[in-house]
Amino acid sequence: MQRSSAFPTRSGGSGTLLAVALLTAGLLWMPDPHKGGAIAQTRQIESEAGPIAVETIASGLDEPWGLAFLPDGSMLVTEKTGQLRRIAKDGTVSDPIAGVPEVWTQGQGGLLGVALDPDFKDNKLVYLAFSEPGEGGKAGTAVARGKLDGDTLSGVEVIFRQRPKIDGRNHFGGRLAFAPDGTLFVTTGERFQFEPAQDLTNTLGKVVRINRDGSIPDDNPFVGDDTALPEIWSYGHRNVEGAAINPATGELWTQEFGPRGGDELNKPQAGKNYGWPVVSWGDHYDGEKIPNPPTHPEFEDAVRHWVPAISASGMTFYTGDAIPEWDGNILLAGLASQAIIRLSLEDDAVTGEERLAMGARIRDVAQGPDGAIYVLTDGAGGKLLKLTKISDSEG
Ligand SMILES: [Ca+2]
Repeated sequence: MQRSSAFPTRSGGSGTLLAVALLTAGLLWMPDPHKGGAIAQTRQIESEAGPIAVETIASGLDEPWGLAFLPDGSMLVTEKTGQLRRIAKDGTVSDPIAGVPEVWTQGQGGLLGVALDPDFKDNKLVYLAFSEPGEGGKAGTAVARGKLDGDTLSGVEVIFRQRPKIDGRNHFGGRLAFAPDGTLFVTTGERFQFEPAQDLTNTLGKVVRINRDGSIPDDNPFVGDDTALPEIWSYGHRNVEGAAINPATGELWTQEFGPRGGDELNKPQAGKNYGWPVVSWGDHYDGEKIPNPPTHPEFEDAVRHWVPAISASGMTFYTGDAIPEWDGNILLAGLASQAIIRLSLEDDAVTGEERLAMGARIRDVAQGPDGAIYVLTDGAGGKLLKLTKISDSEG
């Protein structure tokens, strides 16, 4: 293969063997075209579409959580510990962007999802989901927006607050997805409190739908119902850390952490109940059994579920041309599974699944304007990785 020129120490057959050995071990280093001759670490993974190059664009991120592309191809990345940073196309990581609200950073709480306004080119508005501190150490999921002016967010206002704020370090949800009509879906979690997910007088364990200024869309399912909060879109959710709009249909899809086993892919519809904690494909961590969804047909079942859990966070629908075989597929960012989970679809049904072993917990996945796939690895020392198919002419 042509890339064997990267190995100065061998020629002929032994060089090819060395290249194959290093590729197999995932240790190949290739020149990085973005860095003017500098060397970036690139390795190769195998997939049903052929070999995929995985390039490290940036590293040393502090618990990166969410990723959004700016029109110029640079990226906004949230760090759960409270910083919003811009990563240039060449991998340069900025200092923290000023103006980010105070964030409650314990357990699963912190600075979470990030999204650009659908009219960002004109209004420069950036939306951040985060855990907002309350009185007495309580916290709740919130959404703020502000205008990105250089490396400062200005005019920052909170447009959604989960209610009520409560104690506890877990299940904040925190993904944002703009629908084609310009409304904003916000995913939450039930803060590890179980039953509140069934109670329509709070926004724990709900998917919420708001207008861009935080007002309530007139056509939300519970508008005019005195027994329910009008911002609720769907309920009976546990901890929804993945959300994306299917570009083929304009509908919201979400990814939800189940208990022990039972992670779910859902297609939340207006006013529908997704069953938690009454039903689940998993069991409680103490071993207590939970009835399976088919025992309660009044609830909406998941499109797909996983036992054992894949433990996925971010998700996207892929429509790029860097890996054309994956057009229209769902990509899930797998934490415990340390994989990108790829799902092929036909008429909203999952027709196939492939797990791309990444060797690291994956927190978010997004498609770049170049059509490539970008993922964030989880935890301290997090990385931004770029995936592209290695074409036949290269391989
Ligand atoms: Ca469910």
